[in-house]
Amino acid sequence: MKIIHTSDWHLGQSFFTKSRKAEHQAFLHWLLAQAEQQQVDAILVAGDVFDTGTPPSYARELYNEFVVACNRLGVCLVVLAGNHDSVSVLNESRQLLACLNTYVVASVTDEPEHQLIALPKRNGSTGALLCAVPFIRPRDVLQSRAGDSGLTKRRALGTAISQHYQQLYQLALAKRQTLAQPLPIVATGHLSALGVSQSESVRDIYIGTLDGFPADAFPPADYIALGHIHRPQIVGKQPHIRYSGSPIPLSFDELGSAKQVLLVQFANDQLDTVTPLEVPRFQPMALLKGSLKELEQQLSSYPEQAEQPTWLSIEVALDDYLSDLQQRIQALCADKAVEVLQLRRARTRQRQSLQQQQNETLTELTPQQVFDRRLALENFDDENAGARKNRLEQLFHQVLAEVESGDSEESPA
Ligand SMILES: [Mn+2]
Repeated sequence: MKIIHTSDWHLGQSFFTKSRKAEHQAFLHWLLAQAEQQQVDAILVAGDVFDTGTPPSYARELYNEFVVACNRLGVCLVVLAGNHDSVSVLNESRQLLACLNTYVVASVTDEPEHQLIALPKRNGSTGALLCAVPFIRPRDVLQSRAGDSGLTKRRALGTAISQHYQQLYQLALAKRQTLAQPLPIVATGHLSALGVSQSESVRDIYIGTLDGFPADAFPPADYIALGHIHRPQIVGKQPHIRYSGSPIPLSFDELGSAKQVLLVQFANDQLDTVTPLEVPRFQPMALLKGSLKELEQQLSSYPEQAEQPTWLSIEVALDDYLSDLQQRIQALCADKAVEVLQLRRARTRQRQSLQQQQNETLTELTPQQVFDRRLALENFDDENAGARKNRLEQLFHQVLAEVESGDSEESPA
């Protein structure tokens, strides 16, 4: 039995001003070629198929095309919902897709047997048992009790999720006994397991409810295919519990690690090998950091012409405020095959400058000085920023004048 484990496609993502359609299309094309080449039996998508609950039509089209193509190849497809997916959007085509060898599990239901799937091999025989667990919302498994503390709620949710896994695992064991075949048991999930490293584009789904799910609370399945974290990784040093990560970089801070899907191979009822298949980078992207001088040097290595311009995030280290930063960067990029999608000041600098000012007291500063320093921490580097900054300054000036002249409505009589 051969499975490809992938997750966090985020079809329909709009990235700054850019669409990811071409990249997603290229990725799905590549994935189908891998499935065919490796003679894969099933593909598991462990959540966040779509970027939003209301994906654009082109994203739904990509999804539909992929379902049809998998069915043509004889590959069984299992789609689990993530925290970004709308349960009702995924459910609306569930029955239709079931006719195309595709299982959609959008939410936890009262009938756990619906989440136990006998995964077929290409020849039609059962190759594995799948405990198909999508993103679990607290209300799916918990009855909230007024007055419970945050900690009590977090613990209750962790326990409820663990019980859900155990219940499904027991069902899988019973099914395996009935079938009397040596089948591996696979589980899925879309959550933060403890001790994983995140990236900027991951929405923290368990704020206030669960910090992280302990790896030892999963049942002893042969493989656990996880989604939600965009960097591929092994959980808790257990090579059978994995995040495949997202196939395309969804934020500039994801450029540090290669993107992959996982080819998971079983020999009878045992996990045999897990092989990462590296996803090609379909869109050149880069994160540049440094002073203006350093940036100039880095940018000089980019060609004037390229088939695809490189998407850039530029982080400028600056000691003081430069009002013409946008223009300076524009000038540096003018003859290069690059597009600046994000321009920002280094955050550490901002923190440092705040720290330097900590020795000052408010009484030493005029209101105008306080306002100017606060304004200097803002990014005014995008298109309409100049106008926005002017307006803020004007409004502040107006308010200040009113307060100082004493004709503000709240001034004491
Ligand atoms: Mn995601």
